[in-house]
Amino acid sequence: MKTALITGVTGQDGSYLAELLLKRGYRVYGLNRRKALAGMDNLKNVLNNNNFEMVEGDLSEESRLNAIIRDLQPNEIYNLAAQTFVPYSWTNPLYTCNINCLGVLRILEAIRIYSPGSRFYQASSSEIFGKTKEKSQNEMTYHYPRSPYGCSKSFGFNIARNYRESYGLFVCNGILFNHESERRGLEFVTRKITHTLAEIELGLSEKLILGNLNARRDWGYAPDYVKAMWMIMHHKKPDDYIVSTGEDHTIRDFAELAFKAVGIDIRWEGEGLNEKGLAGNKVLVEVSKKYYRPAEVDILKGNASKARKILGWKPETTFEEMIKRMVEHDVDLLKRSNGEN
Ligand code: NAP
Ligand code: F7E
Repeated sequence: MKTALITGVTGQDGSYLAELLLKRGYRVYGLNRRKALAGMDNLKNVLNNNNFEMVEGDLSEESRLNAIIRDLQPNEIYNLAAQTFVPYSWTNPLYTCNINCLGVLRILEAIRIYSPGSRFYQASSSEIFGKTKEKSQNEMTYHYPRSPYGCSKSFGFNIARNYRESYGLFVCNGILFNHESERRGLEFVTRKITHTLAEIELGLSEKLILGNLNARRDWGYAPDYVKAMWMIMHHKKPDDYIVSTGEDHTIRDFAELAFKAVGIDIRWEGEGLNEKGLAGNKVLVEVSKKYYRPAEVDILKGNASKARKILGWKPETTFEEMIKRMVEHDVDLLKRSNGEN
């Protein structure tokens, strides 16, 4: 039986990947750090599976990572754990780099010394491109990160590639553009929109307060993207791949489609800080500087033609379908927690 270790298993991607690997007959070990409250919602489909096991550990703890990798000798290691929230990386840059830079290196060293036969996947990010001049970004696009998070992911990418080239290890980077789902953390803009919208719909919130509405992102659906991770790890040659839809949309587009999904047309008025989304006479959406970033990534759009051609991967879920699923899920979730279902 094939074995896989997933770091970041409690997160959005880790939980979908655990489900995918269990379906494909793997024994899956999920790295989990101690939390005051359990926070295992994303894992409800896998926790009772006999082929799933949690292992205690943290990307900051080298000796523990060494022991886990030495003892398990996993066929595949997916490093999805990270400090993932871009704004938090300005307030906690050293912590972000400890986990997102040194954390990657700790695992690579453990593989090199104790388990050189393990295949390794590093969760890289489109944030490495930041203030790009390219209309769409591919594997060769110059890195110009705009946040400590982006810088940390650039290091992670480069050190992973360097271990492949220096030691001949089977090491791959997936450079994934934004991908969202019903399991997305509540602070990221897409889920913040769908969850607050559900609150407004049920009368639990009055309005949605956002930052920069004009940033453009290439948003895909997380379950489609974890399939790409597996395909990257199963190509005969280890390599780096962009994973994206090739479409970009503004935050404003996302919000408008989300409101439409529950039958509300937002009418935007004014510009910049005076923007308000109106339904009838009620203000629904406001812009606050509080959510502006010290340095913004204005636009990202990926060119995934290498993954399409070499791996045969392509996104399956449209932007509209994804938004509809997220909105319906959040309305249903809040109705249930409100005792309405
Ligand atoms: P996520 O939902 O925020 O999950 C992050 C995971 O990392 C959680 O399981 C978290 O555990 C774990 N983690 C954080 N710090 C840790 C530490 N010190 N030791 C061990 N585990 C730790 O992230 P995601 O959206 O699934 O993203 C997965 C990976 O892809 C990340 O590396 C992210 O940077 C990268 N990425 C994401 C996107 C995207 O759009 N989603 C795009 C490109 C790249 P807790 O539950 O304990 O917090
Ligand atoms: O912001 C703007 C904000 O926090 C997207 C992570 O998964 O994807 C994610 O990083 C955009 C930015 O994601 C709000 O200024 C406006 O331009 O949803 P986000 P992100 O920063 O793109 C990359 C690929 C990763 O690797 C990361 O781990 O939306 N925005 N108003 C807002 N953003 C937030 N969070 N909240 C707002 O109210």
